[in-house]
Amino acid sequence: LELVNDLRAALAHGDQLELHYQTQHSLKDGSLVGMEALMRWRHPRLGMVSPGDFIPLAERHGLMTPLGAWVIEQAASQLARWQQAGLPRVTVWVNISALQLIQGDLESRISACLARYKVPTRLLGLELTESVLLDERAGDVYPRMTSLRDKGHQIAIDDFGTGYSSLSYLKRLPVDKLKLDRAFVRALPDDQADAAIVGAVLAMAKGLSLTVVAEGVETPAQRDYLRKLGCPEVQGFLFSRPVTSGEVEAKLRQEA
Ligand code: G
Ligand code: G
Ligand code: MN
Ligand code: NA
Repeated sequence: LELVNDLRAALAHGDQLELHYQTQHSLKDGSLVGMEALMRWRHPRLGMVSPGDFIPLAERHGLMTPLGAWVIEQAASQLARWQQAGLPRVTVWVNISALQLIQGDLESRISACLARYKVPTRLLGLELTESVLLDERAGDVYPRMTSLRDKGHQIAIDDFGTGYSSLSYLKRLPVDKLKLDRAFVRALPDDQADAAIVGAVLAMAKGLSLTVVAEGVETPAQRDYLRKLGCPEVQGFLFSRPVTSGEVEAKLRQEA
């Protein structure tokens, strides 16, 4: 309970929360094509608290909507600064939780924020996990996603392949991209079953005109194998860990 109060205070002051960025690269030429924004909380006594720990806490105590709003505000203001600096325009992908999609008016909050910073909608990508799509509280996920995509957002399914969901939703849902979960990448290229699954996902995505980013790429062997299979994009420690806005900005300058 003390931790919830600390989180509330952190949200009110804003100074303990940071947004870090992990780059995404094309496998054609290695160029930087996007980045995922990941929340970090520097607790004054506990040190770094993982979003895996504080996001469930935020959800239980009604703090997910303000926390999600903070992320969107940060990402939009960062995009605006990079835009003003004349840096290459790459999509920043934010993670959207089930509660965020259901509660509040996510779409109008986002569009008001982007309009304030004069950032094109296309540059704020939204990552939704399969479990969000399956969350029974999110009965009206489909119209909300359609509306967000019609506005111009790109939408990705995060942790793809781990959510026990039926594949039939892919035909129905307005989605641009699959983020292949790192569980399938870890044992590449040696594991025959994982290689078969990754190959099948890539073929299916191609048939459905969806792009794919493979997550958790840590070794040159994994990268080379994914390239051989025709995977368009990769994200992982081999390319970059999640880093501060200053560090990722240096990478953007190298691309310019
Ligand atoms: O970066 P890290 O491995 O610590 O992230 C742990 C988990 O927290 C990941 O599943 C990631 O998607 C999630 N996460 C990180 N930032 C955000 C965020 O801003 N919003 C939501 N909903 N989840 C996030
Ligand atoms: O659930 P989601 O895909 O949003 O989680 C993103 C998290 O995955 C990031 O917080 C990051 O710390 C972690 N991650 C990113 N790249 C790698 C990687 O190459 N290896 C491992 N083990 N974790 C990674
Ligand atoms: Mn993600
Ligand atoms: Na993921």
